[in-house]
Amino acid sequence: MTAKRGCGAAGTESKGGLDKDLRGFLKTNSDIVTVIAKPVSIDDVGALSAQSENPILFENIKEYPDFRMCDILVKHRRHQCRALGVKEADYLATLAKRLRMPPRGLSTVKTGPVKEIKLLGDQADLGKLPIPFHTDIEKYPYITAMNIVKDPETGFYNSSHAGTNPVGPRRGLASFITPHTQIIMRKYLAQGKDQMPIALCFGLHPAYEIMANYSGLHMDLWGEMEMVGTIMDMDIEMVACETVDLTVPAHAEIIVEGTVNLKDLFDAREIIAPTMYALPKNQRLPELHVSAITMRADRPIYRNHQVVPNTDHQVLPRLCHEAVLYNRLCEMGLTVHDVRFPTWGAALSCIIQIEYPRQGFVNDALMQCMGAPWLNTKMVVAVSPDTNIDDPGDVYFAMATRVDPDRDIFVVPNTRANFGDPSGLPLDDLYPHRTTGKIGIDATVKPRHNLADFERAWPKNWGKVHLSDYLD
Ligand SMILES: [Mn+2]
Repeated sequence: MTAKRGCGAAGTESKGGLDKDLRGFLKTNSDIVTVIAKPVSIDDVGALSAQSENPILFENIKEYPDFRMCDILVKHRRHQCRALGVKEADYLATLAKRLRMPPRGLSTVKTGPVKEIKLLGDQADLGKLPIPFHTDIEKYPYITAMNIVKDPETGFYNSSHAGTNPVGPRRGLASFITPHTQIIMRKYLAQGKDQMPIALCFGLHPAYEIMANYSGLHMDLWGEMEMVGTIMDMDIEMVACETVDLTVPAHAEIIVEGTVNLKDLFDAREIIAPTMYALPKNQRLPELHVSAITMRADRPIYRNHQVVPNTDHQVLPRLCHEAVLYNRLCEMGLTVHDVRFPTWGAALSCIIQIEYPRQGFVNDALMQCMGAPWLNTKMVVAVSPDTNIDDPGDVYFAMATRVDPDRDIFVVPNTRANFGDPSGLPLDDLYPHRTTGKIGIDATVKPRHNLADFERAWPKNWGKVHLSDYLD
């Protein structure tokens, strides 16, 4: 259970400056990093990463001795807060407040660690990078790096984590399903251009990744990259690309430079959605041509985001969503303890943990979330502060014991469905669009009940004696 606090007033102070880069972050936070020194095959990193609840660093990839690999940096709150350098209880309020602050912008530097090795032209072969397969059903490996594109009208740097399948040494098919990237591609086309510069950025401090996944009204004021320094409370150093008109984070581990062909689309097999299903199928995707790879000299750390099951993939794209919803709920005057798209919620469901002010508030709060701009709030559950939001069993318990289905559940029919939700009704001729209903569930303790009825019984000395102390 998180500590009670007022909305928008939680601490925004970082304890000293954050690290500039991923390797600094991993060193500073070595107490939570699982380091695997034994040799691991590239084919096993996904299955091994997905078994880890903590950040994991593979020091010895058999097939790629010149690289290291890491994953699972932000699966849990207790790790997400490290990205902002604040206490777990202050993390969400801090991110929510910083997202309401003006963009800090970017500073350009002449060079940086990511320029230590430069591979240009034919040397820039994606096959040199430890790009893993993510599932047993995909035909190609999958790049999950942060990518940067520049809005040709405003010059702002939009970023996302749209994935790319490498289909040749210097060619990839990119799943640009993010609406902003689509808008920016159309702007280049409207200017008569048939190529768009792009940079794939591997191995960044996790705050970059949290910000890169922002979606909301911002394109006329800033790009995600201009806000990274705002949420980190420090300046962000960018360095010019070798072959395209872009700057990239100077402290990244690896950068792939290239251009996107805006004229043609190509058949691609399914991508694994955050819902963990192979949806949408039969996509038509643009192609990416690689023109350069730059990286660090000292065993660069390839940041992977294993897509299934229950990994960063379900959580990372929704961390800014949580902060945006937190702000909305606070605007209602609610005391909000947490907003969570849990890793076990298939990226379709959201839990809000609030104090119950009076009748009527909870349904409005549920509707705020169910009506979110994104397609991730099909099921929203409101719980009280005594429900452990980190424990699926405890949330289920609240739904089982604090919900009168006759009064505490409502369904909204015929809303937009997530592309990755197989239960959604496909729209004829509008693939991959679907419709679905949405459900709001009030699993809070309510004043209409006898509060004493909700006091649970526990074993004598529960929480004081530990089984582990009695094992050999
Ligand atoms: Mn954007």
